Amino acid sequence: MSRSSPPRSGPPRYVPEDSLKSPRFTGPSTFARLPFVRTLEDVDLVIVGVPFDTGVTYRAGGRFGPNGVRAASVMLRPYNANLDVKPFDILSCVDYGDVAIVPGYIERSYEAIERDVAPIVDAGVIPLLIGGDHACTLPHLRATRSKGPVAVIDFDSHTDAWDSYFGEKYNHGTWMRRAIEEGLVDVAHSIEVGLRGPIYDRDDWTDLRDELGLEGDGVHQLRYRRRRPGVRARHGYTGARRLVGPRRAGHRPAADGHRLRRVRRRRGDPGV
Ligand SMILES: [Mn+2]
Repeated sequence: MSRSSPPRSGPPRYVPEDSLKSPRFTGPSTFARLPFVRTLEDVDLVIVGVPFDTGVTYRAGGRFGPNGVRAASVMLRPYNANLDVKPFDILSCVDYGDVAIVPGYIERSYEAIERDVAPIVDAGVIPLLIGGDHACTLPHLRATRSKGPVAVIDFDSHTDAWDSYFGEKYNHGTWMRRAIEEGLVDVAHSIEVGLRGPIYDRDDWTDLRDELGLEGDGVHQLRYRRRRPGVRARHGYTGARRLVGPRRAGHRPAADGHRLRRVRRRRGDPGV
């Protein structure tokens, strides 16, 4: 992503607290114990909390997600052994705090999210949003208009490309359709991984080919292909699905997914 300001040089200015020097339970919970600073100066990446759950059609409560993630993230350690990288040696990162969303009001919350995130994108700083329910993806994508359309990788049981719920156009089941309609998504380079479970009608997925230009394979189709040697799934979808199969998405349980235990066993995780 190109920056509108000159690239930051030298070691990162903003880094996490060192948990070998101060215990993890000290101080306010910020993401990965990063400084809570609302600035874009000398910053490569900002963590933005989006305590929004007005878009769900079933289980609310995601408004407590950002602070839940922050509390859990104090256990992060600075070195990733799988990737052999110390990200905070490379990137200057801050916890930017939360968007002041408007509980109960989707469109006003969308405006607040876009208003906070667009200047981050425009400054060439990477915004990493923590929800919140994923209906907040639409204003996040709206905030990327100056760079877009962008590729989207969505891990979900559902396409979220339905047209409306209860006669309303904005919620967690429609954000992808709205984003495509608004020209925010580079559809040719985007993928939704893990689609499964019951849907409303037999045309729910196939209609997307005609209406939005989306091609797709459900998990049941991939299972069928796997049973027939020589028949391969398209675009590597099978491999991704094997690794990503928790049975919950969007605050709702989804039948037909892989149990996390089975996924871990396939990956050779000894912790199961
Ligand atoms: Mn979803």
